[in-house]
Amino acid sequence: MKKLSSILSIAFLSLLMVSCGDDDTKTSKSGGAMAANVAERVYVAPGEHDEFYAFISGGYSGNLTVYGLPSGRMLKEIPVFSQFPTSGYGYSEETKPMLNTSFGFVPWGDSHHPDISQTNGETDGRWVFINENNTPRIARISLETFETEEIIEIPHSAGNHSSSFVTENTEYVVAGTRFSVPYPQEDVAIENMKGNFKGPLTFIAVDDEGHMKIDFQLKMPGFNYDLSHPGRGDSHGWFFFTTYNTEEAHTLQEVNASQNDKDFIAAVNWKKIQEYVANGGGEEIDAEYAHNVYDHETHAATSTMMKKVLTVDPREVEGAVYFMPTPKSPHGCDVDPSGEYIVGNGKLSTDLTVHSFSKMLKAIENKEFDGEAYGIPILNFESTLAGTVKEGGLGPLHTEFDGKGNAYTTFFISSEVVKWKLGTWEVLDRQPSYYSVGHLMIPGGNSRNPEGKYLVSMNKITKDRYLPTGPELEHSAQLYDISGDKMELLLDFPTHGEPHYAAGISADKVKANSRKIYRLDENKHKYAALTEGDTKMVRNGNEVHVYMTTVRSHFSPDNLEGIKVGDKVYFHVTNLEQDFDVPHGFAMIGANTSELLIMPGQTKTVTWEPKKEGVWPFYCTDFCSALHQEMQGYVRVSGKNSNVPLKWTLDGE
Ligand code: K7E
Ligand code: CUA
Repeated sequence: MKKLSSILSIAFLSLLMVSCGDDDTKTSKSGGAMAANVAERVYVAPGEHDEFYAFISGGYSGNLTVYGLPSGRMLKEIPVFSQFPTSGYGYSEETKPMLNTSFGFVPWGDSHHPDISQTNGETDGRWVFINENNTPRIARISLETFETEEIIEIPHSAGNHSSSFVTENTEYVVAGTRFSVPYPQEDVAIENMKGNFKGPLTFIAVDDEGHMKIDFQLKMPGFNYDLSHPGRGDSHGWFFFTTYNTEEAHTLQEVNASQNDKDFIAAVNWKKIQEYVANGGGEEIDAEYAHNVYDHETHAATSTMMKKVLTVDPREVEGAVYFMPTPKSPHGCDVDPSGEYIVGNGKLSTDLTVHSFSKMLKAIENKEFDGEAYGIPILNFESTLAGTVKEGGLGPLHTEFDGKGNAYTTFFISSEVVKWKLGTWEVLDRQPSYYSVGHLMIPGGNSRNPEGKYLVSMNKITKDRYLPTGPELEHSAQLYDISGDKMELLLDFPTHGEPHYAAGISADKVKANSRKIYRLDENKHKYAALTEGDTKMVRNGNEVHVYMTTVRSHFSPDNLEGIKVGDKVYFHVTNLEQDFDVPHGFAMIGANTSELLIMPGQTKTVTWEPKKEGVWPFYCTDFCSALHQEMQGYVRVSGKNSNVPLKWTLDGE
């Protein structure tokens, strides 16, 4: 307790230092030849492309943003867990099912940790996975279309935080619960938490097409599972999770969850459990979770409610799980490119604890245990310890690697990135980051083969880094050159939402596969009109389906009659363009939803319930040609009991 309060007061002092650190920034803005030299290194000339893609988590925006490095230019915002009126994601009939959950339609999410799919331990540029914390979900985004293709909800989880990291060949995407909860959920007194709540860790199998399926849930003790990373190389087959609140406190966690000097890193031998499950092990229990899949041929998503999940009691699988004691409520849990070192960042400490995988195996063999927790053996601390990075800074959070034997750790409280050497544990360099850095990313930094040229720090506080924009400022990312002995700060750029982690990859691994159009001859949408001759209006009771097309620069049809107040009108709009980068938009006055943005060859649907008689215009929202302003039409709305027949025309035909 005493120790904690002294740490917290140091923390408070250094926060004060951060907030009055304005003078520091002045000195970092070096002028003259130096600045010109730095500017050149991030300058990407007009028409040239960046060297890397960075996929930056959007945090409470629920989305994922795509940046180019080294320029720091934002290339795209990909909607994932939140509705996105810019494109109609989560508003169009086709994409609404993507946001379906066991709680119903959830239009917002808190996205955290993107991770790129891997083959043989290297990023392969097929997909990005990202977790949603609040309503536990994992999404898969295609790097061919840069669209969200699949979302799976995680049952029995709460605060899906130690997620969504992938194993070396994308065998699994892993999702761990941050909050321990009754498993399965039930109505119990909160004070009965200790010993009764559980902390399920979910292993989601990924097939060759990327489709996700929950293979099993590991029913772990009711600790908080904070972050995780897979083993690689020799430790491939294992997964490591940091825990905190091993005290299992249910109230005032800021004090009560910091009583134990050490929490654990849980080492999970998933290969053993995979085998156990393949041989019929585990128990099927009731669950309810949505599995949503988007199909690029029907241009539509389907949502299926799943009812069962396989649960595994870790104690039933001999040798499947061990605890490694790790000081001071560890947050980040990072594995070096060789797979030998597992770094636990005790966020209430100044030191980093590094465990050795080979020592861990020996300790298991020699049964060097220090008791057990709920039947799971606790390994002796000294037996697995590889080394300690001393006095790195204050409040270590996350670590990445450059593939040249160095590691880089962010220190939130002392607001710096610290470079240290694997094996000798000596601190080699430190650079301030403005301000209060959370995550950092090196392209491929979570793989066997990092591309250690740049490092991006993602900072929680922005203060004076940009022109003021009222009380709310975008968070700030900073780009460092790490190719030399010393890190060099090159660039600041704003991020959107709160960037919890990012994943980077060289552009060469992605850009050649990037899709340019959807082919009309592959369009299997139920309501597609593939030529202007196929356009029509069909009434079914008070529902009217409009099969509409767009092409530069008109809608077909563009005059519609026979709609009545009280109808439910579905505009199914097919974009007939087959050229790269020619979307059309569709907006209807009085629609209680967003616009549609329809890519070439795609069909999208918006619903409109006309409330007033009259003649109401619609138009294209995306400036698509010199005659974009002419791209418009009218819908005549008649009274409820009128008998104006359905009529759709273009230029009188
Ligand atoms: Cu998702 Cu470090 Cu809470 Cu961000 S984690 S910093
Ligand atoms: Cu089509 Cu503007």
